[in-house]
Amino acid sequence: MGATVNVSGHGLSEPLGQQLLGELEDLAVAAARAAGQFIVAERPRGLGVVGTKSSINDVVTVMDQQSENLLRAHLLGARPNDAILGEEDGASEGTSGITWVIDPIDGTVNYLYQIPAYCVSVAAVIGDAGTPGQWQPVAGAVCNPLTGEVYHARVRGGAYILRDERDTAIEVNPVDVLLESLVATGFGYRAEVRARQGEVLAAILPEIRDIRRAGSAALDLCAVACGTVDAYYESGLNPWDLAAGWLIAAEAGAVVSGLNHIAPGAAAVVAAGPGIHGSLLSRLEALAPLR
Ligand code: LIP
Repeated sequence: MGATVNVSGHGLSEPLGQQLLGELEDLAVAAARAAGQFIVAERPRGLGVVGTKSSINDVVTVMDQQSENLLRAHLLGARPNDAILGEEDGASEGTSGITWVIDPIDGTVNYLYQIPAYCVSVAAVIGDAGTPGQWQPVAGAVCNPLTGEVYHARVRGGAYILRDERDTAIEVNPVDVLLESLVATGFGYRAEVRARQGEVLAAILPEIRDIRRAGSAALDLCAVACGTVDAYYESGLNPWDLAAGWLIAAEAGAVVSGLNHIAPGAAAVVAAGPGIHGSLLSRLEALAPLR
């Protein structure tokens, strides 16, 4: 199920046809790759934490900031009338109706510990990216700079992995039994949220094949898209953690939703093949009071 594009009311200054979608996708790929190469090549020795956000564990490094600066310059250099919503510097206005939702390093804790599971996520969205349920991604890319792989998609264009300059179409696993499903998830930065997420995990664990915790929502959603896991769920995410991955998973055949008919967002994101999405969703909705 690809994301449906209802462009009415989104104040777009140009028609959102396949040509524009293709240009946005190519720009997302180029920008994500440039920032990906930068965070690997320029990682300073003894990289440290320069600040924290929602808790002492929600860390920021100088490279998160510099990668975001690079992404903003790259995207606005090509499309100066677009808006941007970034993890480090927040929102900047635009007039085109397109907003770039960017995560300069998704999996920052992995980056800090040099665990090879972090990425750069870049998505073009329509609607109000600051309001849950009022926006949707239309083109996007997730670059894993250590493998050099770039996952990318545009609406109704399918999902692909770019590896060694060759594009390969990707699709979700056709699994239809939750007990035989490998599920990825993640945990927030605030202790009370983690405690509740731990309770949900404890309840789900006996009902699935196993759990994987990679540490990057964007890479987890791309793992659903290419079938290295069968499903992913997490609560407490920001738009920049899930924007590009949402579209890539959806264009690879996943059902991507929130809970209780709400769009994917901070409350929850649940992504899985159509064979198991319903059963995973109803379990999570039943456990939702635990959240
Ligand atoms: C991370 C997400 C991850 C989640 C972490 C954090 P960040 O984003 O990608 O899924 O479990 O708590 O939100 O902070 O590395 O951009």
